[in-house]
Amino acid sequence: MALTLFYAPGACSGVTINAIQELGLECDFKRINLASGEQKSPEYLQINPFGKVPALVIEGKLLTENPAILLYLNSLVPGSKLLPETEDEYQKCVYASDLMWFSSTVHPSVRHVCMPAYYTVSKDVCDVVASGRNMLTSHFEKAEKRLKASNWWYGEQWSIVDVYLHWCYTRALRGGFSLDDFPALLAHQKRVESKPSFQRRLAIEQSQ
Ligand SMILES: N[C@@H](CCC(=O)N[C@@H](CS)C(=O)NCC(=O)O)C(=O)O
Repeated sequence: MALTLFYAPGACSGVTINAIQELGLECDFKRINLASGEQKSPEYLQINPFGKVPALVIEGKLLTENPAILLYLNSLVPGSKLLPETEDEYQKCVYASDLMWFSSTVHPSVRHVCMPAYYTVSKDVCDVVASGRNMLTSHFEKAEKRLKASNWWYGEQWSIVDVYLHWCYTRALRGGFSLDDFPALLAHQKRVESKPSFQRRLAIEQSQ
């Protein structure tokens, strides 16, 4: 099956690359330059009218939104390597819910801190950053509590949800958000980064 992933280094598409690496899938990786606005170029909008990364093209068909892409990728490999295996429909929906929480709640809060201008027409972005920090504190407190009780989001088993969480807090760190009050997250960061699939993802993001 021909897969093409449109990604940008440092963007949430890193979670998608990590998933592809964990699953061992063949994929053509195409880099998009967000800083120059390539995601809004007529050429890219032809491929993905939403003008964002990640975008996965499967045999010519477009799939967007990270949770949907991750669940789709997981379905390609028997034995659901990205999430703890289950036949239980409720548990499958819990996985979807967790992925959506990161993409539609935590990620926008990260953007408030790192890209506040997206959220105001005013030149003064201080309020947006402050509100982003408050939201992130509340989200990360929930994650911290969970990771104090176990190594990974789902107990003793790594999952792609850990990689999504890792992307959110490391992106926030790069945007100046301190993780000093979140020691369990900092310990989790080391565990996530020690996985070979994470290292292969970094190599892809840093290549070209
Ligand atoms: N809801 C989307 C969010 C994707 C998203 O915001 N991607 C960012 C990179 S982390 C992007 O493409 N930003 C470019 C832009 O908004 O112009 C998803 O979960 O896939």
